[in-house]
Amino acid sequence: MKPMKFFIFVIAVAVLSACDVPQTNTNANLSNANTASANATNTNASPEARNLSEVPRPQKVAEMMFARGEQDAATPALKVLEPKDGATINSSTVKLKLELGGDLKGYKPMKDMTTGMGNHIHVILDNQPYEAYYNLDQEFELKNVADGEHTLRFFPSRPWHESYKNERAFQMVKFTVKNGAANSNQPTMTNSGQQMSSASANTNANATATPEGKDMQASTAGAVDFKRPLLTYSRPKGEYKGADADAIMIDFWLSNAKLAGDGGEYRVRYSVDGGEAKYIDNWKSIWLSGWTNGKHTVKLELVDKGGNLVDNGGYNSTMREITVTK
Ligand SMILES: [Cu+2]
Repeated sequence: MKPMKFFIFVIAVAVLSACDVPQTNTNANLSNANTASANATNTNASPEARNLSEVPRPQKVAEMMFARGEQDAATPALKVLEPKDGATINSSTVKLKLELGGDLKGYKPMKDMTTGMGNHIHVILDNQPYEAYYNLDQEFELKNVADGEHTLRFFPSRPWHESYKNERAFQMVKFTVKNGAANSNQPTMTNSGQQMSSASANTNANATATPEGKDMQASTAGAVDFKRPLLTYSRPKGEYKGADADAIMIDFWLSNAKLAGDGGEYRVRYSVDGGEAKYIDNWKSIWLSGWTNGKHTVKLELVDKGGNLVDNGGYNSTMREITVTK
């Protein structure tokens, strides 16, 4: 019977390798075909936009997700204790206080000191790039906030910055700073030294001199209405280096709006470097690969089915600059 067993073993190995080899080839052919057709159809796009393609969640992220276990299916609920919605603050220093509840399944914001990563809350002042809030037991203050009306938006995020998109994860408050005597030549900072906004005296001409390509308009709330459809830009942001630049995630939060593919009437439009507009019709993060070294702009907009911008205080069309270093 020994030779028989050996024979079965050989067959098994042959079958396994047979499955393996053609699959790899097929994938390679498919991705070549995709690239080829993308290049053929997008002839008007910028070189960058033409080379970008949507890819699945990177293996490294998929592994991190798996390693988290049930935590990834948490439904964290945020509560803003301070500032209270509608508060008037007679100081340019604004203290933030958040409470995290909901079905957390082990989800806890905390920075791992060895990897520099961890669950965190995205904090957005007006429509500026977010800053990360890692430890809710530690104070988080905004310093040098200009007089006037402002918004703050908050939502929990995973270590790789993909946001939780369940109900009650997102919170937004409006507050007013009065007689705060902020220095208008200086940006708003956090108590840990992160820049939250441009200096309000900056003009668009200075835009590239500041980190992360912030819009560089004076940071104020505008006429944003919490009850109307609202797109909150989250990612990409800042610098992407090495393997982290292979696939870059677009992530956003949607309030009071359902995308067409989710049974609603809105679409999210994005374009890179001013190139061809593309659409996202399901509310989830997407990953784009094919980036070249250097600075790139990413524009994200909420539009209706006819492609018209759905304005909400200027927040539904946001452009950021990112830097790619491979
Ligand atoms: Cu993040």
